[in-house]
Amino acid sequence: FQFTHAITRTPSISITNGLRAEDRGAPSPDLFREEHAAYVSALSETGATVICLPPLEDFPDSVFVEDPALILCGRAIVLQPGAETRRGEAAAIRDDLLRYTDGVIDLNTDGFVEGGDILCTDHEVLIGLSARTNEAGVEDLRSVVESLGYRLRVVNTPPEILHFKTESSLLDADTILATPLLARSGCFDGYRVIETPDGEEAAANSIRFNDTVFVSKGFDRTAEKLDAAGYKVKVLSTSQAALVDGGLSCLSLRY
Ligand code: CIR
Repeated sequence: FQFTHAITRTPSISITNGLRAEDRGAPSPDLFREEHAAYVSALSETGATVICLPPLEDFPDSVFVEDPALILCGRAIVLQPGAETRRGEAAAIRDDLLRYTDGVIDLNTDGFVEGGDILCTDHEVLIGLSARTNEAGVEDLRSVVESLGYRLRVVNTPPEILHFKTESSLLDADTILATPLLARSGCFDGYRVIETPDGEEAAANSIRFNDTVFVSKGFDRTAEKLDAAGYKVKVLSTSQAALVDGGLSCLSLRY
């Protein structure tokens, strides 16, 4: 959770066509850009260099840069998104990864893996099988992750959850914030888990970035619980990302 860099991407106007499980109205590109700019500033204020890539109109969901890649030990692994409309995002971000990281590794697979399903702790990588990440993809990722010195632990994401990290995030070396649903599935054995209060499940998609835990606006009880547990909490608006099933973690690649 200590990072020197983050890569983000300005939302495209086409974000109005972003994928969502339930249509609660299209996000406003202008308001999304405002919220995104505040997110970029907040990450920068922790002392990190935050790169903001230009929008990609051909890929409505490309603001969610976390999904087409994973950066481990400074190396970028180009993944294979499971959502058909998002597959091209991997090739589209590759040159930027070459430029801003210590090197690119292409995941060679017939399967699928999205970064939203990957939670990295200090010593292991937890990966949740989901509608976007399948066993073939995970097995092909295993050797890459192990070659970088990490253990890969495969867990199941309950079917009603989009991505593993939609409902979980790392708070420190051995603490995870998760929804009761995900916590009860047993995937965090060995970690201390802080559960989101009832009705605040979406707050589980938070990020610990350097000294701060960023939490989405509107989840006061989660923010208070984290504050009481000793974390420095900062609240950010993610109203427009939420309309297309996104949250704080999806908006950056942190390394
Ligand atoms: C999608 O369905 O792919 C986007 N609308 C949301 C992606 C959110 N990404 C994430 O949780 N890592």
